Amino acid sequence: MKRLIALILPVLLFAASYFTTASFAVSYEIPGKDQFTDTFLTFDVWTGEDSVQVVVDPKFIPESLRDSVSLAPDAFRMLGDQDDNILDMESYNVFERDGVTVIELKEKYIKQLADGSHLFYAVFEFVTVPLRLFVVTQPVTISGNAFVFERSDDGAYRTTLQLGATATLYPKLFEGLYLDGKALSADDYSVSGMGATTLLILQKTYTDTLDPGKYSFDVNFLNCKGIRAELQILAKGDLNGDEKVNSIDARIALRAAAQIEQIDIGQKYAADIDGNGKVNSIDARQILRISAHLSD
Ligand SMILES: [Ca+2]
Ligand SMILES: [Ca+2]
Repeated sequence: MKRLIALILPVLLFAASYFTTASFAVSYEIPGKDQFTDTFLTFDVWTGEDSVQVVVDPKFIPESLRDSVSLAPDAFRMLGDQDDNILDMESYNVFERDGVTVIELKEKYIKQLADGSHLFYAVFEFVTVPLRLFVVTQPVTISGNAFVFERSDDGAYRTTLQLGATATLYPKLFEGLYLDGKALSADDYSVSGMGATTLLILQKTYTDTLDPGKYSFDVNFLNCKGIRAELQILAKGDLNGDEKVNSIDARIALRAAAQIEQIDIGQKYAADIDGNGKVNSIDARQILRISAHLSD
């Protein structure tokens, strides 16, 4: 075993430097959602039974290198885990399907793994392919944790989901977004991200259909349920979000115009009554007019 490791380590080291310099990334898709990239190919999510497979897609390798680097089963050498253990042949299969190499981890092996993300390295003759396996047998429910959507310049609202030790919110494990128990349509939002950070974007075409007010969305991941993401859409003129337009809002607009007070993009949009892209005293005056019902 020692000799084998001695033989393998240079390969792994070579592969490690290869990957850091080349920084390969693969794109994958959740049906109906945005494409996003990861530096790992991902096995099917393991939820408690059966084997899982990963397709070792040659697209993983930059096009210029595809001719010289083979990912065919006969170029496969071994499978290692994140602790540099080499898996025994009883734990997995490697075979070809539709001209592409497939690696299958057996149920017997996965059963010993704890819930979470596990990394593997498939060593081929000239390249090492990093693989990721998610084991999800006991989803956790999060409560009292709310993320906040913030308006961007393009009018979409974004929030970045990231949790600490309780659960990792990998975009790959994203399951759905709900408002009042109803799933949003795939056209209404997008999911992207990298590693354990998930970026959720509510499209402008969707948020434009919502009336000003506060909304609380539920976000579910396969491994984590009950995450909340809050959205507040401000009415024109309502800068402090108390659902009234009055002199307090006009004062915030004036202070923002004088750069005494910082306001966010959502507030800027609410403050810019004449829509000229700037917040100034003219807007403040119009906010006062709205509050006095002199203008709509
Ligand atoms: Ca207000
Ligand atoms: Ca303005």
